[in-house]
Amino acid sequence: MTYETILLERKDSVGLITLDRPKAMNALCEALFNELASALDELEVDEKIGAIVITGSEKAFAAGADILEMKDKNYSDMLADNGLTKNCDRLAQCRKPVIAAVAGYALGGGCEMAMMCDFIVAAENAKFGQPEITIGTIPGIGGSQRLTQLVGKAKAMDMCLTGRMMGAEEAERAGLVSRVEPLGNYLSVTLELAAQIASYSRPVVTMLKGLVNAALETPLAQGLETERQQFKATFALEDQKEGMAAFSEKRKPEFKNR
Ligand code: DAK
Repeated sequence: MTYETILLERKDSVGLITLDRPKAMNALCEALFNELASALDELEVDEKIGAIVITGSEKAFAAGADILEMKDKNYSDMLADNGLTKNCDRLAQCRKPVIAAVAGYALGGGCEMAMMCDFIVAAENAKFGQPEITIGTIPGIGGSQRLTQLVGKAKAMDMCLTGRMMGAEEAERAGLVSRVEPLGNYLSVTLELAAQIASYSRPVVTMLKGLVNAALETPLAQGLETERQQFKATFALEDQKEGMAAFSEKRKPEFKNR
C-alpha cells in the first residue's frame, strides 16, 4: 500500500513508520491517523516484523492534531464525527512492541501518540507538551491521563495547565522517556533496540508487553498473580526450552517463536 502522510519501511525484523507532513510539523490530520492505522495493520500481520519504531523529523515528531482541520468544527460536528476518533488510539492497541523515537516537538496529540507507544527514546532536542489550553481546549487522546500516570500529578498539572514544554532531560528525569540520545543517534539507537526486541521469542515478548501495560491498570496483587501464572506458562513454550538450553550450552539461542 502507498501512503501520503507517512512513510513505511521494513528494516529486516523492524517496521519503521515515519510521520511525513513536513510543511505542517507532522500535524496529525485525519488521513494520517487512518494511514497510521493501516500501516500498523500491515506490520502486525507481517510475520517477519517483531517490533515497530515510529518517528517524525528532526524538527518535529508531531506538533499535535491538525488545528486547521479542526478549527471550524462545532460541538455537534465533534459528536457526530467518527473520522478523527476511529483510529486515534490505534497505536495503543498494537500487539507488537512499538517504540517512539522523538526529536523536536511532540506536542498535544504528538505527545499523546508518543505516550501510546511502549516506550520513548528522545533526541536531545525533543520537547514534549500538552499546549491545548493555549488554544482554548484540552487534551483529547490521553494527555491528561497517560501523562499523569507517567510523570505524576505535579508535573502533569504544571504541563497541562500552563501548556509549557518539557525538554528531553527533564522528560527523562520525570520518567516520560526511557533514554536521551544525541540527535545524530536517536533513530539508529531506537532501531537497534527494536531489532534486539525482535530477536527474542515473539510469544514471550507479547506476554511481557501485556504484563507491563497491565501494571498501570490492575491492582498490584492481581498483577503479581497474573505475572506468576504467565511466568509458568512460558514453560509450555519451545522457546523457553531453547533459551535455557542455549544458556547452559554457552551458545546463542535460536528462538522459533513457539
Ligand atoms: N496543526 C496544523 N498546522 C500546524 C500545527 C498544527 N498542530 N503545528 C504547526 N503547524 C504548521 C504551522 O501552521 C506552519 O504552517 P505555515 O504557516 O508554514 O503554512 C508550520 O506548521 C510551521 O509552524 P510554525 O510557523 O508555527 O513554526 P514555529 O517553529 O514558529 O513553531 C510550534 C512550532 C510547534 C511550536 C508551533 O507551530 C505550535 O505551537 N504548533 C501548535 C501546537 C499545538 O497547539 N498543538 C496542540 C494541537 S491540539 C482527538 C484527536 C487528537 C487530539 C484531540 C482529540 N480525538 C480523536 C478525540 C489532539 C489535539 C491537539 O493536538
